[in-house]
Amino acid sequence: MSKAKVGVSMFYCMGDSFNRMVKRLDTQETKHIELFDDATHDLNKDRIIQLREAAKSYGLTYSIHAPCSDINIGSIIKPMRNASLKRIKQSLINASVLDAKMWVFHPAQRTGVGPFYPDADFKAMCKSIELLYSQAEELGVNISLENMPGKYWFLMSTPEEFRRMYRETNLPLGITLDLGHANLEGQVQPFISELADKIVHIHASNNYGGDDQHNGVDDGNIDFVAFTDALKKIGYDKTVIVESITKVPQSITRLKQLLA
Ligand SMILES: [Mn+2]
Repeated sequence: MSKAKVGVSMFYCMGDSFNRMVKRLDTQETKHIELFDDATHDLNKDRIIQLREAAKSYGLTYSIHAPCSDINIGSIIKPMRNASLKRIKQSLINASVLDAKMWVFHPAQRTGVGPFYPDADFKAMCKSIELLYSQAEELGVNISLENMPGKYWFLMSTPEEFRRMYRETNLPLGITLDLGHANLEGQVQPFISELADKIVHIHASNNYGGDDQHNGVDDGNIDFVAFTDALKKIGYDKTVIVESITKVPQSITRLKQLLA
């Protein structure tokens, strides 16, 4: 029986230079690496060459987290939405060149004017999703949409919102289940029981339900024993990415034990 694989996001070393991050790639407890294509680690031609060489030398596979800082694919301000789409489309191309196994992107974020235009952000987001989905198909890249915390003004914090997105786009788009985000909304169990067949990628970190702390997996109130049991029950055989910023090696080891 195939089982879930554990990977790691380089998110935890975004405070380091890009070159230092690359030097760390062969010291991880796993060969599956999620690159964070944002801020000072955003990808370009030279960096992609470096990363392709690292993959070859160390036997790595990649997934890519799309840029998300100041990105809003559901902005109701058209030039801002277009700028967001332009930037993240480049990331989709980067994922294709790096032969990434998955490309993860964030949904829309609400703004203060949103309530005057009910649903405009949700509809704009769905249009952006349709566009990205067709571009991804052309490039041959697997993509998935991440659940976000509603308390930080994001859409897509509940299974119900995902079902609505499926009704409006009619696309077989996968979900990246971010456990930390789901925990802030009390939605870990609902996502697993209601949308198990849509979950194609997982971000694992822990928190105490108040802030998205990105703690190690044993440092918070998410029960990882129950969670990994649930994953085994649904036959999840894809990747679980440790997206913690503390206790990263310990979290990888722990998850490997729990999923074994
Ligand atoms: Mn995440």
